[in-house]
Amino acid sequence: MRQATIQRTTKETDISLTLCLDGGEVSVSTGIGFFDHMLTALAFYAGFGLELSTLGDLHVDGHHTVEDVGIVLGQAFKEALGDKKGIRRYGTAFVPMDEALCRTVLDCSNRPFLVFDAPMPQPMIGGYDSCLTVEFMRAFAVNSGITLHQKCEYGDNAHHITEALFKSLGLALKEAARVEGDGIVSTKGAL
Ligand SMILES: [Mn+2]
Repeated sequence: MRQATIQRTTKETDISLTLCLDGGEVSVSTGIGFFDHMLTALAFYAGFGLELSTLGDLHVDGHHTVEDVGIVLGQAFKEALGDKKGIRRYGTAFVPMDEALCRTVLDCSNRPFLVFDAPMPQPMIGGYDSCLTVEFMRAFAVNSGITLHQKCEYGDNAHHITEALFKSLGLALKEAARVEGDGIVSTKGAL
């Protein structure tokens, strides 16, 4: 099984995460309801098993919790992917949600990069700051070694836009992590 378990404790957050790229239970608890909703959707559409519990400094705000979960999920994804032998490597997904349409294009390149173009029309979604999504995506891309491009084509509702971003990330990861052969998909011979 391609899986990884990571425990990370700082003065701001205490995170325990197990990720399995080949499926399993999804159980997420971060203390931020909407963020749990997003991570559950991400894992579901990626076909991942994900067990995550986080105790963050939510008395400050959600920033450390969201960013640090991005860091740990990225580290776990990279570790679980291993030598990337046989994986498809690239993934693309468009996801509509009501009036919103978002796309994710990614490459498990080991060249971390984020291009993010998704303005949020409303600043808050429940207890979740809309501006934290880019922080999560950056932390995930940098720590997983993925080249990640996300764009909101159009949309009026920050809940719909954010959810389409997380779901399209899940679908694109599922495609990219799929084992299709037994070689490394690179003209250099390594990823
Ligand atoms: Mn929703």
